[in-house]
Amino acid sequence: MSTLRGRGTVQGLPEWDRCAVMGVVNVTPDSFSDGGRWFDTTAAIKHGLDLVAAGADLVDVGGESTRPGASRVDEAEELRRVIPVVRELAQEGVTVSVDTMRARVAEQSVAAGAALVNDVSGGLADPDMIPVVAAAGAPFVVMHWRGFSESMNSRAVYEDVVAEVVAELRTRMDAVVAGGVAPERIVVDPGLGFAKDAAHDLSLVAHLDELRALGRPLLVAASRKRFLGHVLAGEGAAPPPARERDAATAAISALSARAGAWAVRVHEVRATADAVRVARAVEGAA
Ligand code: PMM
Repeated sequence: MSTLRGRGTVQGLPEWDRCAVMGVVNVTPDSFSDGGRWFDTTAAIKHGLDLVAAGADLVDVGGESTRPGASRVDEAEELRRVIPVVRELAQEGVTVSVDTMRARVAEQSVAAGAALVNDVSGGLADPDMIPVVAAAGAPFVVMHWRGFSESMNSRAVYEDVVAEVVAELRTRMDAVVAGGVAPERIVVDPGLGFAKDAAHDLSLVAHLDELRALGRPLLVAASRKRFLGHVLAGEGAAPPPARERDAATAAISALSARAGAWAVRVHEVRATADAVRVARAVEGAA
């Protein structure tokens, strides 16, 4: 696959002239960063529209928490949470992404108007996911993943985190393409916080250029994650709560945009919308 020039485009999605902003709507009672706040369907739809008004280019709707240690929801419950929100936001003209590891949820979300399937397992959790995405012709986020939330902290073992994440993502991309998904529709994501400790996350952010060498647009999802809590608190101190990590998140958004990320996934959109515009202006002046 060829090396990426610019930030790249994803077949089937709009093009933006800067790093895109993906706003997060977690329709869950237990997400680590905003758990419970948008659990009700009406509140979730309103939140999605508010994110667009604040500058989100896409809205990522998820019904299953992936925080470390979280247990899984059943499929019927995930569908109940996600589908009405996806349908309504898509009807309002929003570019909707669905954050799911389940093929049935992806399939029904695309039928309800979702434009992008964001699977944190990169197609590993559900054997039907890749065939479903291929048949739907949907763009697909392939994230670096080593296992479900219950066990992922014990899998955070690397000799060279950047090289191993790149190699494992390349293997997943090959599998996804072999399964019939067009390479032009793939987005890659280092999966910050998934089977990674704070030092691993920082190394990946420092080496986004090596991830971009995979030749596909890059999504960076650092929003409110533990490594930012560690950075802000310093050695040995208690990290600030997730909702006090938005300024730090915006700093990562600016750095990611400047490093050529295609999109950043964030809970608080306004500061990141500014950050990506500043990064574009700096790029234009370079
Ligand atoms: N992180 C979370 C959820 N979905 N999707 C992608 N592509 N990349 C990520 O790193 C990612 C994700 C973590 O959960 P949150 O929504 O509570 O932040």
